Amino acid sequence: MIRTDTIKKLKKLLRENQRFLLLSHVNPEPDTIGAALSFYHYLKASGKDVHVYNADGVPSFMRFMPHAKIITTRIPALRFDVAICVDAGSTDMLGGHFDTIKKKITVNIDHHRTNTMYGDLNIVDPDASAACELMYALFKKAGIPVDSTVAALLLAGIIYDTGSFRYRNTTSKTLKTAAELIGLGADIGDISEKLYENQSLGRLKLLEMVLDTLELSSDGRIASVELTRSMYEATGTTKEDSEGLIDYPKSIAGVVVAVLFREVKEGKYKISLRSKSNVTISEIAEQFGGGGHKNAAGCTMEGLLFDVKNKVFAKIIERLRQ
Ligand SMILES: [Mn+2]
Repeated sequence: MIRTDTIKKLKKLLRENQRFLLLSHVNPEPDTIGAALSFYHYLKASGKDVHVYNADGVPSFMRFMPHAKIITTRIPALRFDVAICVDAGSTDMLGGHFDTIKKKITVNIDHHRTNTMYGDLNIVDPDASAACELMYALFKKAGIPVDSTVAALLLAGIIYDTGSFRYRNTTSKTLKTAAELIGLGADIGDISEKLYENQSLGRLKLLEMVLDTLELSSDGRIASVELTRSMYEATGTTKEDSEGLIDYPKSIAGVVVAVLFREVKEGKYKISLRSKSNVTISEIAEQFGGGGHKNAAGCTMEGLLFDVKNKVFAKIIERLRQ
């Protein structure tokens, strides 16, 4: 539920300011990009000076999204009136430059349960399946028009964060939102095809190599895979091609927690965690300085892969015993 006074504050802030910076999170997926670009679409049409930043840029599989081209990987050296952060639980998720940005007001629009409430205005709803679902509720309540372009951006984010309406974060509100977005002109078949049936051959080769590292715990409840930098070289892929690889170990019968250990640089690993059923894994990620959602979380760890794996597995086993 978005409070009425929050909407009032947002509308005032939109009325009284001219230069906006929209920020989306590192390792972007369609939810953060869709939420940022939908707001961009409205602000631009309102005659505002708007810039959209993503530290990593837009992965190729998301470049079909309307306005994706305008996203910059460098923050312009300007004074911003308002910084609007979307789908980021903390400012760390924005790429590490947040404090250096010149801005008067920070707006934090997000759906991570672990959100640190870093904004001057915080619009955070952990029950929203996607930032895009929250964004739609916000637009509706604030009287911001949603045309077919915005509807497509928002639906792409919702489709992605709910695994095409399969995950437990999918609520009746999610489906109502999706229904309304389709009614407003979003083409669900077209978006799904572009998101899921548009892979490079290299990405499939990468999947083959990653699956070759698959390990299963003796009770069959934990599955893990590894991704090393040399695999990117061998397949001509980049980090963006690792998106969604964790879904494969997670898809095994009996597995309740899946882990992907991705080498960032020598001795540094990004750990992605996914869980099925009612297993909450955000706390595991939090224990290692990360965060996320109940069934999807992540953290970064340093050390030898062997030690990193042991530490993570120990926490997962402890979690599964509870
Ligand atoms: Mn999200």
